Amino acid sequence: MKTSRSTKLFTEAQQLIPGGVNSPVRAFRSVGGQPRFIARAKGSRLYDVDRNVYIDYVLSWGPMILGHAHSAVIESIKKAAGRGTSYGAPTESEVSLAREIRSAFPSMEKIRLVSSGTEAVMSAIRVARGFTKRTKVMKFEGCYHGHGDYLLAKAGSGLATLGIPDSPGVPDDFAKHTLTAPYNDIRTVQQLITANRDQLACIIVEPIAGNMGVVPPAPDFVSALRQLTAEHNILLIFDEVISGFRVSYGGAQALYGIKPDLTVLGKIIGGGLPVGAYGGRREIMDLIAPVGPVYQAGTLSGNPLAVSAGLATLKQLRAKGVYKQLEERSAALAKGIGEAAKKAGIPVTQTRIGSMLTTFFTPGPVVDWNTAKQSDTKRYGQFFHHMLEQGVYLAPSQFEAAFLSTAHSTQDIEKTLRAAHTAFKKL
Ligand code: KE4
Repeated sequence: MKTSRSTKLFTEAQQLIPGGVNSPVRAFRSVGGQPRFIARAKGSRLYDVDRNVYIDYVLSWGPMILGHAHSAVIESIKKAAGRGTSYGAPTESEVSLAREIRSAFPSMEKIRLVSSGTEAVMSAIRVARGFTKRTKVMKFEGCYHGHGDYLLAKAGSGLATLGIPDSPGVPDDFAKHTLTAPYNDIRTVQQLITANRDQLACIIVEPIAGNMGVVPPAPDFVSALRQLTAEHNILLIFDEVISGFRVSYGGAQALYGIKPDLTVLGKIIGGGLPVGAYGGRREIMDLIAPVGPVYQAGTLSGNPLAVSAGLATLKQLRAKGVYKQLEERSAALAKGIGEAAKKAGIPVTQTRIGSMLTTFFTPGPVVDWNTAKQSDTKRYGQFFHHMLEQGVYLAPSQFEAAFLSTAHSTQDIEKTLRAAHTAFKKL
């Protein structure tokens, strides 16, 4: 496969941009090799600057659930752009998007639009602390909630010890307020709540973990979290930046019938343009300025182009049979990959909820970060490149989700499975 233009661009990019990329995972560091510079995309396909074509299972890390350059989305952006790109004043489309989100996520009684998932998470945690007048936050190992200081923290040595920074630049003072528990481990959650009685403002969780690869919640994990947080007046925050409108039109909370106090959204609601959102119980959200004293603001929050792309995307997702098709094609892909691995004698553990899925290169089971990180990342890297060479673009990291879109055809799935058979045999 010819990659000279990507190589040339990457060499120059690294002189100008840290790692040559504007987000670390794009640099292929965990799979080796050099990233492909993309020229354009359409439907399920990416086209790189060397004219190579790929079936895309990254889909911009989730947003492109309709596939790339969907005509209705592009049309909505073009129309919005012709009316100006940003006003710094309220618009009807922001009201429409907030209304549509609330109808899909009834727990989000009031919603604030921002420009990224990170910004939405930071704001949700701030209002949770403002509402409860408590400082500590609990998260789960392997879950990612953006790059806000408080969330770049990891468990200290012992269970009860305070969080420690997970990145230089994060002060100990910030990290110490963040407690961490293993995903799916409700006993540790209980112990941490007891050890930090009346000090926890919130527990933030990906109700379906997507950032260690896809790790589904254990039966009753989410409902137990809801019960424990309610009992101890701790706010439960669902980070549905990935799962929102992905696993169902109402996200994981609709799938599991659980009502969090706050929800964070992103990705799909912007249709590929920068949008994040947080929202929840009215009495919590009315603490947000200008109604209440908890400050949060943003020059481009609710940007007309991004909101139009989001509205156009959600409209398409309301069409009959969309999630059924995503489910069927994702199930077929997962089944075929499992069969190909088995035939080649490669031990893998597959996880999937709807159209977000992962093939872990480990016999498994995979239930949390400790078990996910047993995966053979070297072998995943080899598999990734064997697939890339055959025109299939998987996530350049074992610890990310693969996604399908409504544009992925049965022919795409068949081509992908043929490539998987070849790739597994080469391992
Ligand atoms: P952004 O700030 O990247 O828009 O959203 C942060 C975020 C928050 N919550 C969850 C559950 C997320 O998955 C993310 C971002 N996801 C990563 C990949 N899984 C984005 C890819 C990247 O960082 O380049």
